[in-house]
Amino acid sequence: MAQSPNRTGIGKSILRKEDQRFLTGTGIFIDDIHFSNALECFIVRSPHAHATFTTVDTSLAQKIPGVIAVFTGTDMAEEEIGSMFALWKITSKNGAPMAEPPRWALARGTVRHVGEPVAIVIAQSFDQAADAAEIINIDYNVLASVTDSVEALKSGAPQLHNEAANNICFEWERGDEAATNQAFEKADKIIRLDLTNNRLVGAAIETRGVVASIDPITNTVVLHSTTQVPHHIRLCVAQQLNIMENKLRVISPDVGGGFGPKGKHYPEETILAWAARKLGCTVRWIGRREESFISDTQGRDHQTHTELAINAGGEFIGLRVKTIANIGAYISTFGANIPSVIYSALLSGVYQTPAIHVEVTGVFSNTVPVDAYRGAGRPEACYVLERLADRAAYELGMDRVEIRLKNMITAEQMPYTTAIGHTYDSGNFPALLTKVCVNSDYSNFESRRLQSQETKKLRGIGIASFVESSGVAPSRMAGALGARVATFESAHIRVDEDGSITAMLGTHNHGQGHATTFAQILSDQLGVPAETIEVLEGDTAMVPRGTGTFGSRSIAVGGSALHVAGEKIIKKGQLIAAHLLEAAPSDIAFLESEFCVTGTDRKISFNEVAKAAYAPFKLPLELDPGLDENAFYDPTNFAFSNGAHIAEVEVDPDTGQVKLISYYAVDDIGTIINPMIVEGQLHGGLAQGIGQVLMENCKYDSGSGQLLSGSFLDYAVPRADDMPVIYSELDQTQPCTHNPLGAKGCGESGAIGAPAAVVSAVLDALRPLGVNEIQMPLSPQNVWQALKMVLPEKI
Ligand code: MCN
Repeated sequence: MAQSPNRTGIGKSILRKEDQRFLTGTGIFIDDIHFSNALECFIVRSPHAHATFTTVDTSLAQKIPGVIAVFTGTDMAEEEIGSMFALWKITSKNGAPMAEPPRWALARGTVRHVGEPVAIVIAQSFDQAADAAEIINIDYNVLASVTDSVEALKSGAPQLHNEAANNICFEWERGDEAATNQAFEKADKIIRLDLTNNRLVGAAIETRGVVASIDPITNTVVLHSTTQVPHHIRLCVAQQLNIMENKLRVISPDVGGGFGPKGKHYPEETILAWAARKLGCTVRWIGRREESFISDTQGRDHQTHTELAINAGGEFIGLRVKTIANIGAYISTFGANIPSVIYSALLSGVYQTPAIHVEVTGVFSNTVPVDAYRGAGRPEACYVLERLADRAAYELGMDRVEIRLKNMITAEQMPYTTAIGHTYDSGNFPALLTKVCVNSDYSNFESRRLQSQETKKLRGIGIASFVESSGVAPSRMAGALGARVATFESAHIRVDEDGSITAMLGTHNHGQGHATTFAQILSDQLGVPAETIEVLEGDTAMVPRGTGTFGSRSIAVGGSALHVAGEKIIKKGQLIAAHLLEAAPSDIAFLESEFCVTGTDRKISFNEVAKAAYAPFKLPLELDPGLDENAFYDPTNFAFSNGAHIAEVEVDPDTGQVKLISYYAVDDIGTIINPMIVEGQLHGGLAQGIGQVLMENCKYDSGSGQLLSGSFLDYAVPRADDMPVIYSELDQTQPCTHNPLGAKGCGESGAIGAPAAVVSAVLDALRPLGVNEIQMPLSPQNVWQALKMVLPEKI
């Protein structure tokens, strides 16, 4: 798409409209909203990883002054409140549906992870509710627990659900096993790796919160929730409570970061909506940080064995991947499809590997449910492929860039259907890798390595090339693979009589800058300044249908819906203008906010047309009044963003400390709406990718199932001084070919490339000393221990 000459249109780095509010402390987050007479809800959570119970004695708690009600799973069961349910069903290779044991919003007789909600206390103040919660007596019978997915599969492991023999949720398979076996038979070399993709928490700055109230006029439940997906929450909660969707309004106000975990349906949303209906009161729960660690979905947690078959020329001829994915105690909203459908589909990555076979076993364990975390399946796929590419180069004595370029899908081959299923529409993977090598001065790296040696530091350079399926998701493709919800997006544009424009979308803004970028799309299309366009999201009463924000889908899917609605506005405007200008509609052109009769100087402004639209007495009978249009957009394919990243590190051999010296990224995200926002998104994603690779690790005690990293004292997230200088470049030469904007998503790119690039760099630094493998996170302790293994006498 051509860049706009418009000052605030597509391609302009205009400042974020929303930042004025955020930077002046006038954002409206859930805890800022005053709900009169709101009661406070305290959630009693399981202190055990695995236990049964028969009684929850609430008699003393009920007597605490200020306590209004205490509810347990039994109360919800008596009212036949349904189980939580996943929005995607996976079918195992033997044709059986995934094991889908019930997950009750309040536990019924068994708890399966520390933090599982068991009871709630509703009181006039938080302190009263917390005091009462302390004296609830639950006769737990503690059972053996298992938190590690490999251990959970072993015979004799504690069993979580009757419905899931051997703790197996699903055994998924994809690809051509016979062709892959043949490739391995022909291989000159086989590379084998065992990889751990460490478990992460979301760590958004704002914790989750839910407030449920009853609108007395319509008797509607109004559910304020810090969610990325208001329409999914309406669907799920309405079904569970057995109420009509139009009796539930979900509002998600300003949200302080989502990162995936806020895109899921949680027990608290159901519990509070149910309690508010039961009591006819407003009920409020704002999660505390310690609750966040044990109740927000967690990410990644893969154990993978992988094998790459290579021929003598260094060509990848076959790939086998066997992944054990930890699902957690229950299947979360998208907990089953991310480690299977989404992850496996990207295991060709940027390479031409002709035969691929993937098996993924989803395993229940006594841990918090696992679901999407920034990148969701794509960082895991990139990590497998890039680690293999590095290892193959090492074993064949080839340069790491050379082996990648040899195997990459080229721009000339697009559209390209991979051996595992996706059809990439566009992208020039070799060009991006070549560019990032030039930008990072890859070819002169060895001189920098020598310089570092002078200060007794080990220097390394690492590479990651990747492609990601952004713009999630084409509904038909998703439906064929088990999705239980469609994944279209909707946009509604209302032009008022004075020409002012309001755009309402089903996506959600929790830090991405949508109020600015969606306005830029319309500014470009309608020729009006972006500042004058209001963008509204996050309220199911305002936007009747939508999917929400995850999978870097907002611009590619929501932005496209907006563009289509904009086209409808122009079309209707042309009919009105044709009538007012006494011309044929086909002679009316729309140019920079004016409707003109082609070949003449007769024209009428957008604002005049808007005014006429609401004066039907000026319009012919066949034209309905109004300038108000709605569009649904369901893409035909994913938008395949891609990138090439290079990280340079220095390792201190005495302490194991890894210092990131520089990070170079070249990303193709198609048409760029706002380069400055995109840059910010890349930096944010990189911070999370760098966090995963260097320090973040969600760790459970294998004996008790307690979360050991349950606070920010134990779980390290990166701070400003952990970040390197980032040199990023955006390539717009390969627009997405199937959406009207040509845009691909950018929100997750950094989190996808960084883990692989940084591990590659650290191994490059350590390899001269004999360290060939290391698992994430590359904390000083892990790096130091890896060095100690090879150099016991020196360290
Ligand atoms: N953009 C653009 N041009 C493009 C692509 C995107 O200008 N070609 C802009 C968009 O207009 C939008 C932003 O970049 O303002 C991100 O767009 P997109 O890639 O479509 O991603 P989403 O808006 O759908 O955001 C989701 C994505 C994901 S999946 C996670 S997780 C994530 C993220 O983005 N969580 C975030 N970025 C985050 N940023 C913040 N501040 N907080 C989070 O929780």
